[in-house]
Amino acid sequence: MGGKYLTELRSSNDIADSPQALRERMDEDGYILIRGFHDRLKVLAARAQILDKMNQKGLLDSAFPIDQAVIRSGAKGLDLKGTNVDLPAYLDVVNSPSVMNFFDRYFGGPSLTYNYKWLRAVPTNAFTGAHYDIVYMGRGTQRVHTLWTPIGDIPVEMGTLAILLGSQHFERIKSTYGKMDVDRDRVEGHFSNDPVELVDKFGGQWATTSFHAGDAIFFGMHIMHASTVNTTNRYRISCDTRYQLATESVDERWAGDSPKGHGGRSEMPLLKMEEARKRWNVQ
Ligand SMILES: O=C(O)CCC(=O)C(=O)O
Repeated sequence: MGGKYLTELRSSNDIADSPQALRERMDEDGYILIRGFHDRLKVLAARAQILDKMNQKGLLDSAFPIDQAVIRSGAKGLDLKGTNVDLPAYLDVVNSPSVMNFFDRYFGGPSLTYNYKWLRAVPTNAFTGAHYDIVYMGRGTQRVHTLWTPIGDIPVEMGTLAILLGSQHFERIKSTYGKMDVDRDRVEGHFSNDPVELVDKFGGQWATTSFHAGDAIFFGMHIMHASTVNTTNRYRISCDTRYQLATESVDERWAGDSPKGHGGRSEMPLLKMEEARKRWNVQ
């Protein structure tokens, strides 16, 4: 932190009440971090409900309080992606009137959120590789925003969202990788699993921060982001949820009461990113 590769994210709390200033900040920085964006107590209630479910599945080490989310020896991560209708306290956070009102004002009209949510319980040594979200959700409007919400306090060493500053201007990557649809084109979604490689070859600087329950960060479809590695013995619980103007077209994979998700993808063999990058000449 503070070196060539990694710096601190900046908070936009000072302009959080001005949609115009937030939109300008988004154009400039490519992301908006707001501390205390959600009601902290609601986030903690969501955490308790999620951990209760994980405990029932035997994922937690019973020698520790449930709230610490200590991983039982040998337990893996849990796939919690979907509509999460069994976790109402969690939906109360990400679908809350305050979040929807915020995005109504930000987008300048009634907004919607995908019913499909990406809730994650990330185990030790796991992380998310660098990618643009457009390759996963590019079939409707491109004015979709991802909101990343830590469900609990998450220090950097537990796996925080990291943004590659400046990557919204990587035109060669946007016009090749950024035109992909992982289901239609059967190409790996992560552009790189090596954050240092990206800075050395394409420029920019990674930025992250330690998050507290209640904080959130949102960003558009064309900014490279990833997570830091969870180096702890506790699950990193967080979610990413999507928002856009209700009047604009929606990627059908993620909307509606029973979104089909990645189902219905092409039968082609999966193209490795290394090979795809050779073909695009973005090595
Ligand atoms: O939480 C993570 O590990 C990755 C999150 C992400 O890729 C996203 O918010 O789009």
